[in-house]
Amino acid sequence: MNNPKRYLVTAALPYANGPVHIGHLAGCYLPADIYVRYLRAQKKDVKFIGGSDEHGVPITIRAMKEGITPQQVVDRYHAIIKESMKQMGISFDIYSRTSNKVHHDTASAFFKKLYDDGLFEEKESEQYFDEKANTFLADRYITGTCPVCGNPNAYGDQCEKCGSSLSPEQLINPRSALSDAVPVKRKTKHWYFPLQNYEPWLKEWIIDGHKEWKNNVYGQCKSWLDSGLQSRAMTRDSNWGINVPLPGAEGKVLYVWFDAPIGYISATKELTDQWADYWCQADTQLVHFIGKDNIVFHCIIFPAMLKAHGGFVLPDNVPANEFLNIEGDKVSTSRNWAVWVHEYIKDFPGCEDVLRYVLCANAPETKDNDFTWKDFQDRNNSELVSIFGNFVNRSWVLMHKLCGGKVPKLHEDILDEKDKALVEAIRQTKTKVEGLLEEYKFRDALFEVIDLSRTGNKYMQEKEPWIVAKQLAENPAAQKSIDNCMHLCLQLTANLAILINPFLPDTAKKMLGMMKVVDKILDWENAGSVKLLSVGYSLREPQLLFRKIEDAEIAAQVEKLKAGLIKPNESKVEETQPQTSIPIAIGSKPEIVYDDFAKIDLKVGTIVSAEKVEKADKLLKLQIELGTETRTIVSGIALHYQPEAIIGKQVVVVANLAPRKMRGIESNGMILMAEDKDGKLHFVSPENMINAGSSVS
Ligand code: B3M
Ligand code: ZN
Repeated sequence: MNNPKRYLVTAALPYANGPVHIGHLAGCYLPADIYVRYLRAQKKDVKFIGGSDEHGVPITIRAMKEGITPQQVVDRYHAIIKESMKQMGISFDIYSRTSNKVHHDTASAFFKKLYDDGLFEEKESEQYFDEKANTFLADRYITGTCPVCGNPNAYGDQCEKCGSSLSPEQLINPRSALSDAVPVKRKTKHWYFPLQNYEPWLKEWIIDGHKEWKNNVYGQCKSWLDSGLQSRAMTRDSNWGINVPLPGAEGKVLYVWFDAPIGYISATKELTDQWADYWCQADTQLVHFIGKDNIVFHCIIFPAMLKAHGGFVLPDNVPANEFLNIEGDKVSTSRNWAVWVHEYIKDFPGCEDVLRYVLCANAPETKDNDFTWKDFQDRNNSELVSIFGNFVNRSWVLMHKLCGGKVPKLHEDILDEKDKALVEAIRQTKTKVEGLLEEYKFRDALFEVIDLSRTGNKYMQEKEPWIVAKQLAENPAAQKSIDNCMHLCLQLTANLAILINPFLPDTAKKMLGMMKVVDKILDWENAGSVKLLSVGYSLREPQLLFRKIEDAEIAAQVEKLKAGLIKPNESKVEETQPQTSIPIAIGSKPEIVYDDFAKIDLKVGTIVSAEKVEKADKLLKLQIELGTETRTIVSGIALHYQPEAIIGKQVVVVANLAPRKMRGIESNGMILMAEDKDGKLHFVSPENMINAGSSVS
């Protein structure tokens, strides 16, 4: 949107069924906070809305497991989450919760309005019921044998072994994931929202109107819309949630994904009497920060609800991130494979900015990324300490040594090319960072800031003011060149404080302290200027911005992670899975229809020769026999297999992949490999040798 009058920024409401882990931070809280801090530094009118999602099966399951009430669950975790967010500097204007009265009233009224307008379909159907736990079972809370591959632990919505998308009725020997009881069928009535009625409008709004959305978001929306929308139940049988505000609806509550996004509205109401300006005025820019598993809810279902209700603004953008894996493996709260934020804060006191840095520098903006403790250490030690911190520290130490602790003069008459280039780099970095932040490219924006400090180090290294100082006795005029170098380094430091502030607010604060200046200097409009610190102004002693992180600390974290791991069969239900009847494809990719799959020509091939590709450690050049022809395929498996060891091996080949040049060699297709949790690649091969060229389907 051009020149919005105000901004409304939301970050997904985490389920209050457990603490938050670093994947949550990287997924949405950190990028949202960076964006908001940037807008505030620009003096924009912005409200940053957050809160806990306290309804749904994730909460009731946790309560059942811990033998406490759902209210006790949400009270406990809401407090922990809120504190973690605060410690990490996630600067919400309000961090609310959906068990609040304001929210119950707002969500009820929203539902009632759609009902009164005749927008729901009322339908009775038979659903599985757990008589022991006395509850209907939403798809993921029912397990059984997969009718396709025989996996005995398939879920009611999907078999994780063969990837088939299932409905609870298809499971053989279904059992409740809660109590292990054999479920029975019971009739139940629910209110369905006919999403298909909004399909033409959604297509126009997203497919034609929001081509600028991130590829991962746009692609997921398009695939949902292409495969056709259906009515979705917006109510559930449960005693935990917001009661369905209709007569005869006892024991029924609003579906958690109906009420939770309305939580953004309720929290804004709680925050300000002017809430309607933010939600109902067309010149508001609404931005939802979320993780990729929430895309359909924020881009399709909630907008359709808002549209149906009328009178609300729609999101201008939904910059969803992909997932952050930990040490090569998917985060799993049920297996305790996670780095918990509250534990990090305890283990690394005063290092909140370091985590912010690493999570942003390695943000899963376009694809899933991996967090490793080694990378955390490397980025801290070789980027924050050795580049950014080092530049600021050197500038301060030298300024005290060579300029008496004061900002020296700038002698315009002797400015040389290097000085001018530095001034230009400062100016350009501001523009670049601005452009990137406005496109939600936080990782690249942060890189530019660090790069500017790298430029500062290089400049100082070339100018060598400490060497020039040694010549002062013979050549007193050289002081002018020292002054210029130090003057510009100090102005650069002030710029770095402004530019780093949205990303690393504690660091920016420390820098303000060293400069003895007030917060005002951090206003974004000051960036790019080299007149921020006045000549003659005396500055404080340097303060170390970052400390080195030792090997032992990292080893302890890796050990802790592994020690806490719970074996897969000790836990059945991934607790953070939303209670949903929508078949979200498990894993990273949206659901496809058979026709999408049928476009891929898969064939069995036999490797007849293999050799290393020069100057490319990872690549092997393969000749693959496909029955009617022999193909050249370049494959990234050289770190896993010796060329001579794979001759004769049968593989599955994507035969109709467009040719691609790799290191000057045309590759005609691709071979399928499976990657295990240690990152090792394995061939996907037929059980027994078969004719090369056989098709795979
Ligand atoms: N609580 C899902 C999640 O925590 C859900 C988000 C609600 S946003 C309105 O991933
Ligand atoms: Zn299966």
